[in-house]
Amino acid sequence: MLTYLDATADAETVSSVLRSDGVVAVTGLVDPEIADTVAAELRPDLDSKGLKTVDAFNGDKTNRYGDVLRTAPSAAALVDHDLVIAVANDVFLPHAASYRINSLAAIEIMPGEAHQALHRDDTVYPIDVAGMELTLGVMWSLSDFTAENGGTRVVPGSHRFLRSWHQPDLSNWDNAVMPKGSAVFYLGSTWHGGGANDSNAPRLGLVNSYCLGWLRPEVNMYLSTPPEVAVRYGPRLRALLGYMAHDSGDDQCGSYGGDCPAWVDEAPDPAWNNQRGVVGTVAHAKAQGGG
Ligand SMILES: O=C(O)CCC(=O)C(=O)O
Ligand SMILES: [Fe+2]
Repeated sequence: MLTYLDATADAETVSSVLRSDGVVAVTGLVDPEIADTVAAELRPDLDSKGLKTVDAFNGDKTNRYGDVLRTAPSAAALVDHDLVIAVANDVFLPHAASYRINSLAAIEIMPGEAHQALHRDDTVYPIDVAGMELTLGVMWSLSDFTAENGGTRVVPGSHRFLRSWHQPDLSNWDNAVMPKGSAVFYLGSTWHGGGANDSNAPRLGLVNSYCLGWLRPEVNMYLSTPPEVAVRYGPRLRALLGYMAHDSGDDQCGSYGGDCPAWVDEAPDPAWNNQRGVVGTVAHAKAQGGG
Protein backbone atom coordinates (compact mmCIF):
# COMPACT_ATOMS: atom_id res chain seq x y z
CA MET A 1 0.00 0.00 0.00
CA LEU A 2 1.20 3.48 -0.83
CA THR A 3 1.84 5.51 2.34
CA TYR A 4 0.41 9.04 2.46
CA LEU A 5 1.86 11.75 4.66
CA ASP A 6 0.69 15.33 4.84
CA ALA A 7 2.60 18.58 4.52
CA THR A 8 3.35 18.66 8.26
CA ALA A 9 5.61 15.60 7.89
CA ASP A 10 9.28 16.35 8.41
CA ALA A 11 11.96 15.38 5.92
CA GLU A 12 13.23 12.55 8.12
CA THR A 13 9.83 10.87 8.15
CA VAL A 14 9.42 11.28 4.39
CA SER A 15 12.91 9.87 3.78
CA SER A 16 12.42 6.95 6.10
CA VAL A 17 9.19 5.84 4.38
CA LEU A 18 10.85 6.38 1.00
CA ARG A 19 13.75 4.16 2.02
CA SER A 20 11.59 1.37 3.33
CA ASP A 21 8.83 1.44 0.66
CA GLY A 22 10.67 2.99 -2.28
CA VAL A 23 7.79 5.46 -2.64
CA VAL A 24 5.82 7.92 -0.51
CA ALA A 25 3.16 10.54 -1.21
CA VAL A 26 2.97 13.89 0.56
CA THR A 27 -0.40 15.57 0.13
CA GLY A 28 -1.00 19.31 0.03
CA LEU A 29 2.68 20.22 -0.17
CA VAL A 30 2.02 23.51 -1.98
CA ASP A 31 -1.06 25.71 -2.32
CA PRO A 32 -3.35 24.57 -5.13
CA GLU A 33 -2.97 28.08 -6.61
CA ILE A 34 0.72 27.34 -7.30
CA ALA A 35 -0.29 24.19 -9.15
CA ASP A 36 -2.81 26.24 -11.16
CA THR A 37 -0.21 28.90 -11.99
CA VAL A 38 2.35 26.34 -13.18
CA ALA A 39 -0.36 24.58 -15.21
CA ALA A 40 -1.37 27.88 -16.85
CA GLU A 41 2.25 28.71 -17.69
CA LEU A 42 2.73 25.27 -19.27
CA ARG A 43 -0.54 25.35 -21.23
CA PRO A 44 0.64 26.92 -24.52
CA ASP A 45 3.62 24.57 -24.90
CA LEU A 46 1.62 21.51 -23.87
CA ASP A 47 -0.91 22.39 -26.57
CA SER A 48 1.61 23.16 -29.31
CA LYS A 49 4.38 20.65 -28.57
CA GLY A 50 2.80 18.09 -26.26
CA LEU A 51 2.43 15.29 -28.78
CA LYS A 52 5.92 15.55 -30.26
CA THR A 53 7.23 12.73 -28.09
CA VAL A 54 4.52 10.19 -28.84
CA ASP A 55 5.80 6.61 -28.78
CA ALA A 56 4.78 3.25 -27.41
CA PHE A 57 6.21 4.04 -23.98
CA ASN A 58 4.94 7.62 -23.67
CA GLY A 59 1.47 6.90 -25.06
CA ASP A 60 -0.34 8.52 -27.98
CA LYS A 61 -2.89 10.38 -25.87
CA THR A 62 -0.36 11.91 -23.51
CA ASN A 63 1.04 15.42 -23.87
CA ARG A 64 4.61 15.83 -22.68
CA TYR A 65 6.73 18.91 -22.47
CA GLY A 66 10.28 19.06 -21.08
CA ASP A 67 11.66 22.58 -21.28
CA VAL A 68 9.72 23.41 -18.15
CA LEU A 69 11.90 26.19 -16.76
CA ARG A 70 11.92 28.07 -20.06
CA THR A 71 8.19 28.31 -19.96
CA ALA A 72 6.99 27.99 -16.40
CA PRO A 73 9.06 30.09 -13.96
CA SER A 74 6.65 29.24 -11.16
CA ALA A 75 7.73 25.60 -11.43
CA ALA A 76 10.95 26.63 -9.67
CA ALA A 77 9.01 26.48 -6.40
CA LEU A 78 8.43 22.77 -7.04
CA VAL A 79 11.77 21.79 -8.61
CA ASP A 80 13.67 23.56 -5.82
CA HIS A 81 11.23 22.83 -2.97
CA ASP A 82 12.88 22.61 0.45
CA LEU A 83 11.37 19.24 1.32
CA VAL A 84 12.47 17.79 -2.02
CA ILE A 85 16.00 19.07 -1.41
CA ALA A 86 16.08 17.64 2.11
CA VAL A 87 14.92 14.23 0.88
CA ALA A 88 17.31 14.31 -2.09
CA ASN A 89 20.17 15.14 0.31
CA ASP A 90 19.33 11.98 2.20
CA VAL A 91 19.10 9.81 -0.93
CA PHE A 92 22.16 11.08 -2.79
CA LEU A 93 24.76 12.62 -0.50
CA PRO A 94 26.03 9.28 0.86
CA HIS A 95 27.15 8.53 -2.72
CA ALA A 96 27.99 11.89 -4.26
CA ALA A 97 29.10 15.38 -3.28
CA SER A 98 25.99 16.79 -4.97
CA TYR A 99 23.12 15.86 -7.25
CA ARG A 100 21.40 17.50 -10.15
CA ILE A 101 18.29 17.59 -12.28
CA ASN A 102 17.99 14.52 -14.47
CA SER A 103 14.87 15.60 -16.36
CA LEU A 104 11.78 17.76 -15.93
CA ALA A 105 8.55 16.88 -17.69
CA ALA A 106 4.97 18.05 -17.66
CA ILE A 107 2.83 14.98 -18.39
CA GLU A 108 -0.79 15.40 -19.32
CA ILE A 109 -2.64 12.11 -19.66
CA MET A 110 -5.74 12.67 -21.78
CA PRO A 111 -9.04 10.78 -21.48
CA GLY A 112 -8.86 7.40 -23.21
CA GLU A 113 -5.14 6.86 -22.62
CA ALA A 114 -4.15 3.33 -21.55
CA HIS A 115 -1.78 2.32 -18.75
CA GLN A 116 1.85 3.13 -19.34
CA ALA A 117 4.03 0.04 -18.81
CA LEU A 118 5.36 -0.21 -15.28
CA HIS A 119 9.08 0.49 -15.30
CA ARG A 120 11.96 1.85 -13.26
CA ASP A 121 13.50 5.16 -14.27
CA ASP A 122 17.12 4.21 -13.53
CA THR A 123 17.48 1.80 -16.44
CA VAL A 124 18.99 4.53 -18.61
CA TYR A 125 22.19 3.80 -16.67
CA PRO A 126 23.97 0.47 -17.24
CA ILE A 127 24.82 -0.01 -13.59
CA ASP A 128 22.90 -1.44 -10.70
CA VAL A 129 24.46 -1.18 -7.25
CA ALA A 130 22.66 -2.42 -4.16
CA GLY A 131 21.90 0.43 -1.77
CA MET A 132 22.88 3.24 -4.13
CA GLU A 133 20.02 5.02 -5.85
CA LEU A 134 20.93 6.70 -9.14
CA THR A 135 17.78 8.80 -9.48
CA LEU A 136 14.85 10.16 -7.49
CA GLY A 137 11.52 11.04 -9.12
CA VAL A 138 9.11 13.59 -7.66
CA MET A 139 5.75 13.68 -9.41
CA TRP A 140 3.70 16.77 -8.54
CA SER A 141 -0.03 16.75 -9.14
CA LEU A 142 -0.99 19.90 -11.05
CA SER A 143 -4.56 18.61 -11.22
CA ASP A 144 -6.23 16.25 -8.77
CA PHE A 145 -4.88 12.71 -9.22
CA THR A 146 -7.44 9.93 -8.92
CA ALA A 147 -7.49 6.19 -9.58
CA GLU A 148 -9.83 6.86 -12.47
CA ASN A 149 -7.83 9.61 -14.22
CA GLY A 150 -4.42 7.96 -14.15
CA GLY A 151 -2.81 9.04 -10.88
CA THR A 152 0.73 7.60 -11.13
CA ARG A 153 0.84 3.83 -10.56
CA VAL A 154 3.50 2.78 -8.05
CA VAL A 155 4.62 -0.57 -6.64
CA PRO A 156 5.62 -0.14 -2.99
CA GLY A 157 8.53 -2.40 -2.04
CA SER A 158 9.59 -2.97 -5.65
CA HIS A 159 12.86 -1.06 -5.19
CA ARG A 160 14.54 -3.84 -3.29
CA PHE A 161 15.34 -5.87 -6.39
CA LEU A 162 18.51 -5.47 -8.41
CA ARG A 163 17.43 -5.53 -12.04
CA SER A 164 20.29 -7.84 -12.88
CA TRP A 165 18.88 -10.31 -10.40
CA HIS A 166 15.15 -10.67 -10.69
CA GLN A 167 11.90 -8.85 -11.17
CA PRO A 168 9.56 -8.06 -8.28
CA ASP A 169 5.87 -8.94 -8.21
CA LEU A 170 4.28 -6.00 -9.99
CA SER A 171 0.68 -6.99 -9.39
CA ASN A 172 0.34 -4.94 -6.20
CA TRP A 173 0.43 -1.51 -7.76
CA ASP A 174 -1.46 1.41 -6.29
CA ASN A 175 -2.51 4.69 -7.89
CA ALA A 176 -1.21 7.85 -6.24
CA VAL A 177 -4.49 9.53 -5.34
CA MET A 178 -3.87 13.07 -4.20
CA PRO A 179 -5.21 16.60 -4.58
CA LYS A 180 -3.39 19.07 -6.80
CA GLY A 181 -0.34 20.54 -5.11
CA SER A 182 0.78 17.16 -3.75
CA ALA A 183 3.86 15.09 -4.63
CA VAL A 184 4.68 11.41 -4.85
CA PHE A 185 8.38 10.62 -4.37
CA TYR A 186 9.83 7.43 -5.85
CA LEU A 187 13.35 6.05 -6.01
CA GLY A 188 14.95 5.34 -9.37
CA SER A 189 14.71 1.62 -8.66
CA THR A 190 10.99 1.73 -7.79
CA TRP A 191 8.61 0.36 -10.40
CA HIS A 192 5.92 2.83 -11.48
CA GLY A 193 4.13 4.20 -14.54
CA GLY A 194 1.39 6.54 -15.68
CA GLY A 195 -2.14 5.24 -15.18
CA ALA A 196 -4.95 4.81 -17.71
CA ASN A 197 -7.25 7.82 -17.86
CA ASP A 198 -10.82 6.51 -17.76
CA SER A 199 -12.26 9.88 -16.75
CA ASN A 200 -13.42 12.64 -19.04
CA ALA A 201 -10.83 15.22 -18.00
CA PRO A 202 -7.03 15.44 -18.40
CA ARG A 203 -4.64 14.49 -15.62
CA LEU A 204 -1.72 16.92 -15.43
CA GLY A 205 1.47 16.22 -13.51
CA LEU A 206 4.98 17.65 -13.38
CA VAL A 207 7.62 15.01 -12.82
CA ASN A 208 11.01 16.22 -11.67
CA SER A 209 13.80 13.72 -11.59
CA TYR A 210 17.19 14.16 -9.91
CA CYS A 211 20.36 12.10 -10.28
CA LEU A 212 23.74 11.63 -8.62
CA GLY A 213 25.98 14.60 -9.43
CA TRP A 214 28.59 12.52 -11.25
CA LEU A 215 26.09 10.98 -13.67
CA ARG A 216 25.17 12.34 -17.07
CA PRO A 217 21.54 13.49 -16.81
CA GLU A 218 18.93 11.84 -18.98
CA VAL A 219 18.06 15.20 -20.55
CA ASN A 220 20.75 17.64 -21.64
CA MET A 221 19.79 20.43 -19.27
CA TYR A 222 22.30 22.90 -20.82
CA LEU A 223 20.27 22.78 -24.04
CA SER A 224 16.92 22.59 -22.29
CA THR A 225 17.83 25.41 -19.91
CA PRO A 226 20.74 27.39 -21.39
CA PRO A 227 22.60 30.00 -19.32
CA GLU A 228 20.36 32.88 -20.44
CA VAL A 229 17.38 31.02 -18.99
CA ALA A 230 19.14 29.52 -15.97
CA VAL A 231 20.37 32.93 -14.84
CA ARG A 232 16.77 33.89 -14.02
CA TYR A 233 16.85 31.45 -11.13
CA GLY A 234 18.62 31.36 -7.78
CA PRO A 235 22.02 29.77 -7.10
CA ARG A 236 20.66 26.50 -5.73
CA LEU A 237 18.48 25.89 -8.76
CA ARG A 238 21.30 26.85 -11.13
CA ALA A 239 23.51 24.33 -9.38
CA LEU A 240 20.79 21.72 -9.74
CA LEU A 241 20.70 22.52 -13.46
CA GLY A 242 24.38 21.56 -13.65
CA TYR A 243 25.97 24.99 -13.53
CA MET A 244 28.29 23.88 -10.77
CA ALA A 245 31.06 21.31 -10.75
CA HIS A 246 30.55 18.10 -8.84
CA ASP A 247 32.86 17.94 -5.81
CA SER A 248 35.91 20.13 -5.30
CA GLY A 249 39.68 20.34 -5.51
CA ASP A 250 41.27 17.76 -7.79
CA ASP A 251 38.11 15.66 -7.84
CA GLN A 252 35.99 18.14 -9.75
CA CYS A 253 33.78 16.81 -12.49
CA GLY A 254 32.07 19.23 -14.86
CA SER A 255 34.28 22.21 -14.07
CA TYR A 256 34.62 25.18 -16.39
CA GLY A 257 37.29 27.83 -16.14
CA GLY A 258 38.06 27.34 -12.48
CA ASP A 259 36.09 26.35 -9.47
CA CYS A 260 32.68 27.27 -10.82
CA PRO A 261 31.21 28.12 -14.20
CA ALA A 262 31.87 31.80 -14.81
CA TRP A 263 28.47 33.19 -14.10
CA VAL A 264 27.75 31.20 -10.96
CA ASP A 265 29.48 33.41 -8.50
CA GLU A 266 28.58 31.83 -5.20
CA ALA A 267 28.64 28.24 -4.04
CA PRO A 268 24.99 27.34 -3.54
CA ASP A 269 25.48 25.34 -0.39
CA PRO A 270 28.80 25.05 1.44
CA ALA A 271 27.92 21.49 2.45
CA TRP A 272 28.04 20.53 -1.22
CA ASN A 273 31.56 21.85 -1.54
CA ASN A 274 32.88 19.68 1.20
CA GLN A 275 36.58 19.44 0.61
CA ARG A 276 36.45 15.83 -0.43
CA GLY A 277 38.93 16.60 -3.20
CA VAL A 278 42.09 15.69 -1.32
CA VAL A 279 43.04 12.51 -3.15
CA GLY A 280 45.80 13.12 -5.64
CA THR A 281 46.83 16.54 -4.39
CA VAL A 282 50.40 17.41 -3.44
CA ALA A 283 49.27 17.69 0.16
CA HIS A 284 47.84 14.20 -0.03
CA ALA A 285 51.04 12.77 -1.49
CA LYS A 286 53.01 14.42 1.30
CA ALA A 287 50.65 13.04 3.89
CA GLN A 288 51.30 9.58 2.47
CA GLY A 289 55.00 10.06 2.96
CA GLY A 290 55.60 10.68 -0.71
CA GLY A 291 57.77 13.69 0.10
O1 LIG B 1 2.75 10.09 -15.85
C1 LIG B 1 3.06 9.44 -14.86
O2 LIG B 1 2.33 9.35 -13.88
C2 LIG B 1 4.38 8.71 -14.81
C3 LIG B 1 5.21 8.85 -16.06
C4 LIG B 1 6.50 8.09 -15.99
O3 LIG B 1 6.78 7.38 -15.07
C5 LIG B 1 7.49 8.18 -17.09
O4 LIG B 1 7.16 8.64 -18.18
O5 LIG B 1 8.67 7.78 -16.86
FE1 LIG C 1 8.86 6.79 -15.05
